[in-house]
Amino acid sequence: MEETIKSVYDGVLNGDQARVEAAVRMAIDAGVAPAKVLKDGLIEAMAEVGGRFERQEYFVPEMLVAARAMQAGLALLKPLLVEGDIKASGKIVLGTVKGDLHDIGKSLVQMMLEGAGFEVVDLGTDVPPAKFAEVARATNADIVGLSALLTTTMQSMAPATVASQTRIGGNPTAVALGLAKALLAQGKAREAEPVLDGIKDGPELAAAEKLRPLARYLIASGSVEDVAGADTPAAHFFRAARVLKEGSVIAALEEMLAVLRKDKRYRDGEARLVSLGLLELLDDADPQKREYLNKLASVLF
Ligand code: B12
Repeated sequence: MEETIKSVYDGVLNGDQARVEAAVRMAIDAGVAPAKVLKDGLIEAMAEVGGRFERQEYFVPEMLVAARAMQAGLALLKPLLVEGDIKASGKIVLGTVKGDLHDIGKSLVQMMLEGAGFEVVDLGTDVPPAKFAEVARATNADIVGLSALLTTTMQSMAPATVASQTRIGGNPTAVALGLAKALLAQGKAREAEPVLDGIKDGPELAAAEKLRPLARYLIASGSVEDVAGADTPAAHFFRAARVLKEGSVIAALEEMLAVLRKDKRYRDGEARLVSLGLLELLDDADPQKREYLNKLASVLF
């Protein structure tokens, strides 16, 4: 690592703002590319800060001073990263979602977007879902950008996406469906349900209707641990919900197929709906989808 970059890196790691500023200036003066100072110096150091926090070698105060040192370095790099007098290529409303205070990555994204000619309306941190929608409409924005760094606050992305529907992406129902599928594939049915409920029209409605019984079933089956070992339809339902929560759509489908094979009464009922919902989670291009479609067809008809 170059000497000045190493100094930027160590400065962030030690939360030494003055050292970071001096080292960034030296690197720029020595002709080091600003993107390199950013990536190898500031971002690398912050990744190491995160690792140390995880290993309980650093705590919140160390993380905080490191963040301040990084922000000081970013401020110096900003004019070099955001260049020229380019005509706005679009307007983007940007913010960190409710409950989340992390904003370094968001500021970096803002710089990059401004550098690429976007006009950015920054809402700051801890932004409630409705605020994104309100400002996007008021400013006639083309894009809404959500930032979240905590697994807990990622959940706020779902309601924010629904609230801003008219503005997100080119096809809001497709975005909402993609989000709902991703949440369901991780077994996060409680978060997926409001997203599915927000899909009221569009070509994605049919898929959303297949996924709703699955979401309902996953929510309801969280409390039937006592049947977990049994070979009854209820036990298979429960295991399907559990393996889905562990992240395996295929294993969940196998459990549901077992229910369908076991008891004819389920073939017109809930197991059929849940299985179709699970199948919907597989990508159309996924060869396993065809295989499971065939398996389902052989059980159902
Ligand atoms: C700095 C930091 C803090 C600072 C934040 C200061 C600030 N002003 O932002 C402080 C000290 C306040 C903090 C607090 C907490 N933190 Co913190 N923090 C970090 C740390 C070390 C670095 C984050 C960072 O700035 N990275 C550098 C930037 C450049 O990267 P980035 O944020 O990922 O952004 C990039 C992309 O994600 C993306 N991006 C980001 N936003 C957006 C938006 C759009 C639209 C797009 C397109 C792209 C995009 O582009 C960016 C550039 O590449 C991370 C560890 C890590 N390695 O991420 C932990 C981390 C995020 N924090 C963590 C935790 C647990 C907390 C606390 C709960 C700790 C506590 N017990 O209090 C609190 C929560 C406070 C809150 N309510 O938000 C955990 C989260 C774990 C988890 N799974 O949820 C992490 C991962 C640390 C760890 N390894 O355990 N934290």
